[in-house]
Amino acid sequence: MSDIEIPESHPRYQSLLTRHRIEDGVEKGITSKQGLIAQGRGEAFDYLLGEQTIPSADAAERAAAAHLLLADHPVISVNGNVAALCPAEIGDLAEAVGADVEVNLFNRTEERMQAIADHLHEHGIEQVKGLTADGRIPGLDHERAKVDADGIGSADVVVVPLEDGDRAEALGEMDKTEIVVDLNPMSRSAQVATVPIVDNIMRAVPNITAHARELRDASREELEAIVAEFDADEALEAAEQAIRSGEGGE
Ligand code: PTJ
Repeated sequence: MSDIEIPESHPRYQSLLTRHRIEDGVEKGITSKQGLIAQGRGEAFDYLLGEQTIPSADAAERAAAAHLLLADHPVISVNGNVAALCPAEIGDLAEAVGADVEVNLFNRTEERMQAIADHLHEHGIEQVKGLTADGRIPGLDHERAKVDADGIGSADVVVVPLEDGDRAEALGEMDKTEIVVDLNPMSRSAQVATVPIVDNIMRAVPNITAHARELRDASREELEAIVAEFDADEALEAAEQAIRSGEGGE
């Protein structure tokens, strides 16, 4: 992996590491070429946020952890960008909250589905859903609608990082609690989310896991209070303000 070529002392180490992971992902047939464009778009927002987890994003990550711990059947959806960027971290989160991991692609091909499932296995995720594709998200065209009936199809809480707006909307209409990770607070995905997390996936996933570990012994009432306290509109507003100020602060 090309990670080791970047000196950790470089001021933009994290950003360069992310680019290398996406490049590797494309070379391995995991990430789509469109994934490179999506990454560029995300980077622009991250730059304006100061490449840091702003307080409203941290609160969203805590609320996400509480939702996942309260869920009957949580599922983490993984696409070509997420698989390339943070496969081991997705495994850690799945373990911390007892979630299933499902590969779910915007540009679905059987080759890429298999390559991503293999990549996740190599990073310690034993059970990977998404290949059965015996369920459907209503309101979407054939390929984009495919899910596993015993995965996203029957989940009550879904984590959908870097999701396309149409699918985020359609999942929301299925009455699922949707946790979206997206650096653009104005994207349709972030706007329709129950919990929009405006943060880089590389920081967001480990931070949700850290919150989940800390909340492991919390009572149902405590978790429900964290969920109730979180206000999605306020979080989006705070992120937009941080971006507009260009100072990465609130
Ligand atoms: O692997 P596939 O086929 O499922 O395709 C995945 C992509 C990402 C190509 C597809 O879902 C897509 O085209 O997404 P969009 O519509 O470009 O949306 C991606 C969103 O994720 C944008 O709003 C970006 O700002 C945001 N984003 C990009 N990189 C990151 C990010 N958000 C958080 N962390 C990132 N590293």
